[in-house]
Amino acid sequence: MITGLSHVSIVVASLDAAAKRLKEVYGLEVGAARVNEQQGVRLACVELPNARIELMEPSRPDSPVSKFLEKNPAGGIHHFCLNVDDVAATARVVAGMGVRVLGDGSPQHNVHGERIAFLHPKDFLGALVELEESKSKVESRKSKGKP
Ligand code: CMX
Repeated sequence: MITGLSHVSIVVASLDAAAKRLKEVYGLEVGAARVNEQQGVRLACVELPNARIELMEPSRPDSPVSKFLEKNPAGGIHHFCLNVDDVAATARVVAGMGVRVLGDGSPQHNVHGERIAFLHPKDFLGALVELEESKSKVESRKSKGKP
């Protein structure tokens, strides 16, 4: 089940330059940069009250986002991410309806260790979608007695 919007992710040529611009022009604070080795990205986020803006740059030459930068040298929106209560279950349900879940089937994790999956853009109106199982959101919902 989809429970909310987690973030919009923008691939940039330089994380540091992008963070400086967001701060100077928009007054947005970009958090500390971290590397997700599995995903091949160095990323940092702006935390907004209802969602995040994620900035990513390649962390290695063969990063999947290097391909994106080759096609879009100025950077751009790479994907948006929906929170779900259970990544594996959601992926299974949509796959059963013909949606292509990307990757080799092995579990993927974001930089916070939360389970994620990507859906083929052509199966979501042309946009690359990440599903993210937010541990804190799931726990908070359960603590309120919600299913
Ligand atoms: N926007 C639109 N289409 C895209 C796309 C994008 N950003 N990225 C890939 N595609 C398209 C490809 O062109 C391809 O289309 P066709 O099948 O029509 O040729 C299709 O999606 C599948 O792409 P692929 O590269 O063949 O598939 P892979 O399984 O090898 O990889 C993907 C797909 C998207 C997971 C990978 O390219 C990628 O971008 N990985 C990085 C994921 C990421 O952003 N991780 C961030 C984690 C952040 C954190 O730690 O918090």
